[in-house]
Amino acid sequence: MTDITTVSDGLDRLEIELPSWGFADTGTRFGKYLQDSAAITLEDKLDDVAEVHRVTGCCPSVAVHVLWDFENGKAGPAAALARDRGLRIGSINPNVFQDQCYRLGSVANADSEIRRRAIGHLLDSVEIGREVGSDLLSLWFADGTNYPGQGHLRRRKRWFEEALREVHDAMPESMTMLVEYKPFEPAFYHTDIADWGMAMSLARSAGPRAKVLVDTGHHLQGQNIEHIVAFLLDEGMLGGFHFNDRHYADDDLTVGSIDPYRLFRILFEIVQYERECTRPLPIAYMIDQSHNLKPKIEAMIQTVEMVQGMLARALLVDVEALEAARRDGDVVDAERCLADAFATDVGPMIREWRRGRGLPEDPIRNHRESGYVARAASDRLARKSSSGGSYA
Ligand code: PSV
Ligand code: MN
Repeated sequence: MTDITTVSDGLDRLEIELPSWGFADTGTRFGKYLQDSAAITLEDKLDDVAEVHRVTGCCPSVAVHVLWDFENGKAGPAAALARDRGLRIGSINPNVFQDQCYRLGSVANADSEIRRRAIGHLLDSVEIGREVGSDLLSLWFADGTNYPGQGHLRRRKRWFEEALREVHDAMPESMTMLVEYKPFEPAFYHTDIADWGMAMSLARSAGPRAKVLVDTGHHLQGQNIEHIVAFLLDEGMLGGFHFNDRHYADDDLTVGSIDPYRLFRILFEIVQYERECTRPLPIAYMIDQSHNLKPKIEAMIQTVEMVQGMLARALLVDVEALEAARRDGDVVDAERCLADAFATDVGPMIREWRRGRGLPEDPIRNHRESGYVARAASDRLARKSSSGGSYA
């Protein structure tokens, strides 16, 4: 029986899904910085996730991007490859943004043939989910317009509703659809699913198994993300997260690197809700960040440690004292309940938890000492040079 109030049970239950794309070479639109040990194939990415899971014990699943991970759309062997490494395939991320035909949109394209093609890819992704045993279909659309007048906004909304309904209808009972929102980029005038309210409305019209996905980098400056999280929780519409951090826009920096207090406040909203309804919620915690400068695997381990640390702190908030302060209208004490928990040194507690689970106390050090990166670099560099330097 899990006790939802204790740190060790909270850490036991926490699973963080890692993105396959977080282990490959990435960059900005100005260029890519290459790392010798960056993953090339799906097998490499799975090996890297397994290494993060080995030292943290909390990353058993991998998010896959259909066009980036499956050659010719063939996902068949992926489940077995993951299983061989003690992992499983997690969310399926269709890609209806990179092909040339999507220049003016995918499911909101004015051309019905292109809309059909995009829906076809989404339906194929549902099948991929069945094939690899995944119950999560995670949808992000780049659809939007760059100039006023370019698109008929209401018509595009209705095309979105139709498409998501059709895809939802095709999903097996066990599958959840996650609808992600983003205010801008790559579209710079309007984005068809620009915020959580639009995502929630579209998810509701799609069907009962569609929920909202909150990517922490997808908000305008100053937005109160924990308020959005609380609102979605209360509506029963919070499906999952893409965690990352940001300073200016969708910076994709590692989680908690800029504002760890925000991550703490988000996790506290969930902890508080779970306590009130006395059960853990099926929220998909995923990472969506790309590290151009940090070594990929170290960055992921650091990220996992950050989430674990903030969850532990959120679980330490004295909720009774907080409720008392709220009843008394004591603003200072209420805030101190959060600030004190946030300031707690949870290092010893987490190290003890790790010892109890046979995990290394210092995951980054253990990973560094394992020699994994040097081995990966020599194997992968050889393959990169034999393919003429092309980073497939
Ligand atoms: C878009 O910015 C996004 O957050 C979506 O989740 C994509 O699938 C992902 O990034 C690709 O990195
Ligand atoms: Mn995302």
